[in-house]
Amino acid sequence: MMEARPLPVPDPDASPYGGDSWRLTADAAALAFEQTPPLLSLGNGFIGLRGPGGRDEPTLYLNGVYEEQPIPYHEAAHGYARSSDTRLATADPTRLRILVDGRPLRAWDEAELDMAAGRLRLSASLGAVRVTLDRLVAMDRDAVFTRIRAEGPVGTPLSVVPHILPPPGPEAPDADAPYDPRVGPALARSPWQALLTADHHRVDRLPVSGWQVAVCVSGGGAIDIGAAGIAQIDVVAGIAAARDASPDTLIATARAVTAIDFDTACTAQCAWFDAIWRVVGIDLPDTVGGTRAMRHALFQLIQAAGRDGRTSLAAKGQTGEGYEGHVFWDADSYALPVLALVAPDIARAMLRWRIAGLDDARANARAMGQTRGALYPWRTIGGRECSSFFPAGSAQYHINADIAHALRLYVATTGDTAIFDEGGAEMLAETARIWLQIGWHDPARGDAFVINRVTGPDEYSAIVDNNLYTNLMAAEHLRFAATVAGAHLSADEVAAMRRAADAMAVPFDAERNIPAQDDRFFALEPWPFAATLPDKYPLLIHYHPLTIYRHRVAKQADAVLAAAILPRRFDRDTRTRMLDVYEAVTVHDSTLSAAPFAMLAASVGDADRALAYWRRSVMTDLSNLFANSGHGLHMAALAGAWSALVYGFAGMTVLDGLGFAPIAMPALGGYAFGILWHGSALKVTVSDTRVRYTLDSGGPVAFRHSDEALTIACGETIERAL
Ligand code: IFM
Repeated sequence: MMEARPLPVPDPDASPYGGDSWRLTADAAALAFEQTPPLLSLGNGFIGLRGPGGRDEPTLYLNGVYEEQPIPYHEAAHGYARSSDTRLATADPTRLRILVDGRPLRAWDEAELDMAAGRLRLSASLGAVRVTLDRLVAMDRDAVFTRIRAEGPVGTPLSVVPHILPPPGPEAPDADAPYDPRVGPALARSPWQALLTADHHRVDRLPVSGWQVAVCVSGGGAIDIGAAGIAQIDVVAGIAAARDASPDTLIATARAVTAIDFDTACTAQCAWFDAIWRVVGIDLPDTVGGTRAMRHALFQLIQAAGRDGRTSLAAKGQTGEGYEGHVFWDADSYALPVLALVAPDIARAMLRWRIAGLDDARANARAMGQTRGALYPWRTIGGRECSSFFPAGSAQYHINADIAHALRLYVATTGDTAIFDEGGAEMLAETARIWLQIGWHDPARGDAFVINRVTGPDEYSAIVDNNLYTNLMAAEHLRFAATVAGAHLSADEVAAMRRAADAMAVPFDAERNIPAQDDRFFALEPWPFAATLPDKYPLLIHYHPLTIYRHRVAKQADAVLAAAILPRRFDRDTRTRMLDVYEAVTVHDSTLSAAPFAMLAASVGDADRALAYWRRSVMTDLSNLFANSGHGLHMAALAGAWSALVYGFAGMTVLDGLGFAPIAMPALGGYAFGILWHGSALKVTVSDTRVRYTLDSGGPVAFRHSDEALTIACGETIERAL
């Protein structure tokens, strides 16, 4: 590896966390780490509840519940985003005062996240009594179930008093803290207004967005440890949010979900996760830590992604306040390619959320000066653009192509073309129209279709001409729209889209014999890597953006991402050269970077390099690699770890039918995973010399193993040499 900035390669089997391959455990020392509360998060796509540790403040977040706040500019310009959606912690009904023999339990000394059961266990000792708390956020209702057990001398009194922590108050901004765009802003005034408060329920409102949140809690009580040496007390909390319900109705909704007991909730929870894990089937035989890390990545991803069609996946899920709870392209380009193959209902719901945002995207396009079509916001919760720094925000027009690509991938993997009629085709057409307006056939370049002044995924190269990733993805988008969304386009538009796609400019660097990241990337002065001390990374918090933009330095995979997603566009030698050249200029200041590098390395058969990048992606939060996991887990890196394994190591391709071209990963002792393909469950097990395909359920699946066409029937196993 010829890295611009050699980074550590964490070993999943040497992390500060323990447990078997299904359980992530933290001892008292690990419970004190800043990344532990988000790592131990529980969630159900709507609720997100951070694990123990950290400050004693509410740590409950609700997907899609935010307040609108004005963005102050001293020098604004036409079309700038006026306000931002900020997701705030809500009132927290899960807090308990636990007393054993009259003594309060103040801290836990052990935690165990059971990913098979979807449950968190915390334990502590008070004198001769061992106290455990088992908790789950139900996947089938918006409720948090908790059971407290005390084991010890008969007759010892246990008391559990549930209480509700009100929403957080104002936070004093820290004037000395370095400016860090990855952290949500401190709120000098808490916007929450209490509408209804009582001991066991409350309703609060966010006045500008109109969101109201109701929480309630029941259970608790006092009991002595009985003859069997055990005392047990249950508590259940319900949560509901709406913009247009009366507080009483909302409380009734929150109460209704608490109507089952802990054991019933546990049974349903196990069944829910069992169905998911049966598909996912991740196993890396020689690394318990690696298997656990992969399962944890999927566990957190699935817990965080919205499932109701009214929400999506924030960059940090509901595990912290980083990025204000905003949804970026991470959802479409990193999470959806995973979810479409393991939990397609969630992928569909995320696409429905995009489709529901079409009117806001049309309004955004008008603000940006496009008279037709729709441009999705770079970052948002409610649907409007919330980016206050357009060079690295709204200028990332590739978001439209990312959404189109996500839709194409979802349809290819599920066969669910009904989504086109549910707004998908209209969305495709509207978003494709933008390319025809911001690009043009430049006679000076032989009528090539050029797209000038946009920002690609690499946020250290802003407002560039012909970003490779953007242009290639735009071409894919235009062709796809022309093929499947013709009913929403005029014949002239379809022809113009095909012509633009066919003539798309692909910048090329003759000296290095590779596609260039953009027209001028290699003409820029090289970044002085040798003179940049390790404490000057990430560059974004130490250098003015212009200093960065003037140099040849990439924050994250950009051209490499294009080659990883569209490997057939480039032959193997070109991909190898791209990997070497871009590795030498990429600092990986974004957690989104490692996974595409792993995929590209695997595509050229470089198992060692692929392994190193996969480890960085899967361990991003478990090793707190970016020193900011306390603000929330990095969902794209977690999803990327799965993509590195499945699209990368196993060489899976899906857009032109299913295909695999696996490479051996001896350091892992092989690898196994499962996918759903058009509803059929396929398992893939790769050893150092062979690959085994097994169809566990569903109709026959046609696929390619390298260049060989195969069809597998339910119950059948096919083996091939690598
Ligand atoms: O979407 C990403 C972007 O690519 C890099 N900065 C962080 C964002 C949120 O994860």
